[in-house]
Amino acid sequence: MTSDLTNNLIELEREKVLSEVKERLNQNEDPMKIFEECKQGMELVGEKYKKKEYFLAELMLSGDLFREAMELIEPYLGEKKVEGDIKGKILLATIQGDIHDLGKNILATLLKLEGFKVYDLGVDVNPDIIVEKVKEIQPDFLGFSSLLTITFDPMKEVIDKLKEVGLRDKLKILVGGGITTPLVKDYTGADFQTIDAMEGVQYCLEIIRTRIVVKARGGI
Ligand code: B12
Repeated sequence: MTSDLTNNLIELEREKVLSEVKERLNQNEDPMKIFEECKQGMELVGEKYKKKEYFLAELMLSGDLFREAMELIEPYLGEKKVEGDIKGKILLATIQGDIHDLGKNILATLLKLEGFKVYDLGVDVNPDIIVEKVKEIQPDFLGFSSLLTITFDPMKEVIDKLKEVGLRDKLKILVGGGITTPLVKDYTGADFQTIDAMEGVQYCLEIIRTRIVVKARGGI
């Protein structure tokens, strides 16, 4: 069953969505629960688009509405960690051909809250630029946000190029976004796949923790 918030988002009832989000935040409800209901609304908007009940205009309106709701929710997610507390560096991008960025932006926020330094290259990013940025920044993680099937090949291209220049094993690569599956991870050669930003953050934290333990035991 879908909540009123989810239904109002599907129906693009801007005022109702924003006032319910504000009200529930004021009542100290878990912001992640409110976020999940909004996200479910977006998935169902996508279903309607697929069935041709909705068109591009509705996709755009839902995207704007979701962004507005997230702007209200974000300040409630927690305190940003201070610079000195950086756990690791992560480079994020939505690759060439794809301009979806709502999920990527949420992931970026959650990572910052956990103390990661986030380098967000934005959307529609050329594969060669990503390879160059990996060389320059030397991140611990590279995260691709993918919402279109046409992104699978360019993501694989980046990973193949990283192998060619000997950088592939120096970082962990994550793929995420509504249309990704474990098969996408295997096809592209990434290390981890999810459709849940929190799971991605947990994965990064786990890798950093393991590294700390290995170092403490005298490993690399
Ligand atoms: C909103 C939306 C748009 C908006 C995007 C606005 C924006 N600024 O992002 C606009 C209107 C621009 C748009 C355009 C198009 N869209 Co669109 N869109 C959607 C919709 C409805 C919601 C996507 C969304 O933001 N969801 C909410 C976020 C929060 O979810 P999320 O991205 O999955 O992110 C979560 C997780 O996956 C995870 N995550 C995301 N990225 C990452 C990365 C990492 C590393 C990790 C760890 C986690 C992670 O974190 C988030 C929180 O948990 C989807 C439907 C759907 N089911 O996804 C279609 C959908 C993605 N769009 C689709 C299509 C076809 C298009 C267009 C081609 C339509 C057209 N004819 O022009 C264009 C493409 C434009 C382009 N070149 O990119 C299709 C894609 C089909 C496919 N298989 O390729 C979908 C699936 C709709 C459908 N069912 O057909 N779209």
